[in-house]
Amino acid sequence: MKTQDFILLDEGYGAHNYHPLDVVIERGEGVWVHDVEGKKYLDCLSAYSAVNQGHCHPRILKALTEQASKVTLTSRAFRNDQMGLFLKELCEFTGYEMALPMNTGAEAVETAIKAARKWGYQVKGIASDQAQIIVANGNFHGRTTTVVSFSTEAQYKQDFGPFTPGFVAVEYGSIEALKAAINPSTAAILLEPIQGEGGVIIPPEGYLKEVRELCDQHNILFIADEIQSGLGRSGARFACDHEGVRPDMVILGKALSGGFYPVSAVVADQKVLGLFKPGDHGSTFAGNPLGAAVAREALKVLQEEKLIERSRTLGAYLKAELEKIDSPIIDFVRGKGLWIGLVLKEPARKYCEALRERGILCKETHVNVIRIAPPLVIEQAELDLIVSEFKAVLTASEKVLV
Ligand code: IF1
Repeated sequence: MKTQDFILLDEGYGAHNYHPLDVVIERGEGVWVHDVEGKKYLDCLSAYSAVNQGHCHPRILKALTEQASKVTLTSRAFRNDQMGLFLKELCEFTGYEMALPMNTGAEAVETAIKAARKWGYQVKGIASDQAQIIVANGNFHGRTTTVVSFSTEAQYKQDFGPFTPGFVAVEYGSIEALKAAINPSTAAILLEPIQGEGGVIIPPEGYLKEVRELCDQHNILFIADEIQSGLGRSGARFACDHEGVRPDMVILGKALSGGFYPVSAVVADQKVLGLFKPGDHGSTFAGNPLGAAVAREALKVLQEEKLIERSRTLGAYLKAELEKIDSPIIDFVRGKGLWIGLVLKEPARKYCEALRERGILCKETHVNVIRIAPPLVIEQAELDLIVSEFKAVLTASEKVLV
């Protein structure tokens, strides 16, 4: 079967809830993926930062296959020999006392929302069903109906109501806006420390530190959604680490499993996660031994291959090289670590399609921003290839573009 045959299958049988580039990937290894016609591409999206360790990392593959041949799912009605080891290693890596494992990022966000509300009622003393959580304009925290209830992106909400109450959205990066929204019913502030879907939007220097101070002053939980910004993507263990800020809860997913299996988690101290009692919360697959074994190895690879340091140093190199491109189409370059938002002065889709023709896979967001987020195992020579292809496409005359 050829590319077009697979596209017809996707379009014929699948709901059209995405508009993907027309590349049909058959195999992936490290930063490279290969389509069904044998053409290879450098992956600059990393499955939205779920394959920070690179496609099909051999160590994580080995952990997956070995565990899969033993036991994959016990349910939480019984115990297994992988979850506890995973949670211990996760708490040691993150510096928190407890963890609650889930599967997808959105489920972990929902878990954090439930934990914050429970803490608000049982510890802070907020009146029943009155807890409020402050979020940011331009946020992306997942696709469940509660989570899209506080999205500020019209399309993510359209015709999905009625919505879950108890959320207030304020300007991202503005401490004054946060102060104005705080009231005695505020249980938590939920933020991405760097907004991913918004197009790698970095808040003003010191903002996260001020959020931390505000939460301390008003007895409010600071919840950081590091599902995309965490695990080395921004050039630090977590994006909050750039300001030395320790949230009360950190939400993780995506690269927590190196892209092999959905594994997410909330980490926090006893004062928050200790409030959950048996039966309060859960999920069929949460904490399963297969996901736990995979996540254990994914965390080891992240640390032992020094992927966080690579992201920091190679990301600075990539940003500097992109900034040297003299193109009338580029507005500016922003980013941290191997996480770049290339802001164009016009819609970016046709440039992503031209780059695909040249063997570079990237995806536009918010019309005119191209995200560049390759796996953290990338080599400098491969970064040079990215830069040269972007330069070729963004300085070519109109006629060259597809
Ligand atoms: C899609 C982007 C979108 C996330 C943060 C929670 C979640 C995500 C910060 C939910 C997921 C994914 C979802 C996927 C495309 C991608 C994405 F931000 F990465 F670019 F949509 F905006 N918090 N982001 O980034 O995690 O439930 O997906 O495991 O929905 O199209 P999930």
